[in-house]
Amino acid sequence: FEQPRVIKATMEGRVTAKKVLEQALGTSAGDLLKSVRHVQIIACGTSYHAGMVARYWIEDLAGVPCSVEVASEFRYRKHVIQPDTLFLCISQSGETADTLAALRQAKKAGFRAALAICNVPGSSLVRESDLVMMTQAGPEIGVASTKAFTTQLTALLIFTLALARHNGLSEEREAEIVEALHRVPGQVEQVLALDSAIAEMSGAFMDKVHTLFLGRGSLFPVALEGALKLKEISYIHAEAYPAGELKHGPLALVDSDMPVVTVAPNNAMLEKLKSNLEEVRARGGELFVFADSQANVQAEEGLHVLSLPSVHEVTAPIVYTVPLQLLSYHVAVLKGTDVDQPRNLAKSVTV
Ligand code: F1P
Repeated sequence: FEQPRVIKATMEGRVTAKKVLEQALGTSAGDLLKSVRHVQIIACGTSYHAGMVARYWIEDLAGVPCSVEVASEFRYRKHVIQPDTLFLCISQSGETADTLAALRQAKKAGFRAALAICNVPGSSLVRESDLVMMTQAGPEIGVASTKAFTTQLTALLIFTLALARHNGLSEEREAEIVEALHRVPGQVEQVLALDSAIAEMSGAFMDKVHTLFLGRGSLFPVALEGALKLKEISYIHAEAYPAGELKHGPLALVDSDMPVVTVAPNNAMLEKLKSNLEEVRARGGELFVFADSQANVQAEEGLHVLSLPSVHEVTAPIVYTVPLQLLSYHVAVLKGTDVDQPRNLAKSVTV
């Protein structure tokens, strides 16, 4: 529920160069961003999902190739890192062992600069990076990241706009996206007002053992994040798939015991998503859809629709994450699990 405020606070923050750029990197921030030819994102867990969303933004708006990898795997591959790579680590705590190990390993392989998106000032990640963007989420009490994720997305979109400005994004398009970003705190407020409707929906998950989350494009990582939240705090097995992959395997799992959750903002992929929903319905799967109020997704037997505000395509991943967080929360409360301290998990994985 703090998300509207902390997203706004993150928007008001600035990219802070830890050292004077000219001294540390021999260039100005603008020249640095202009010279970046590749972005390598590294993170774990929820932060990794934020990086996956950012990849869509960076490639679409800045036209700069972007790779994203979980830190726990990155550290076990041999890397050929181009010198004009911006190495971007995302971490709420700034102390995740695998993320720090990947940064240290990449430093040896050489890159242009290291940027950290982090929530804890003075953390190891902040100290070891050249540039830092702080998320202003404040301390997270729960182990499962929630406001850390949406503030990471906010910071990543601001970073993308800075990179895109130096790589050909038009002023009009930039202004349009900035305006859309300023509408996000109000839109998240509107989603939070759906709390009791989402609580009601959560009853249908109580006796379920498996769930499927579907998303397309930049909403696929949002589906992954929704599934992770449900796993982490309610212990229900949840898998996320890109909606187009449904017929390449997971459709075999769909029956009336397998609820399928999806987010459907009004974007170019909506019609394809609707046909995926029909595939699920035809197999007796019960659907829970968080849809744009203008997307014209109609509720019917076995198809539950919750209307969300109309959002800009670029900022949709931020706003559409919140109902999935609320759904997991209410399922966990109903099941009586410890929402703040799930079994077997630690807030910061430092070993
Ligand atoms: C990464 C992370 C969190 C998750 C849990 C364990 O942490 O996977 O996303 O919620 O707390 O660690 P961080 O690098 O973002 O601090």
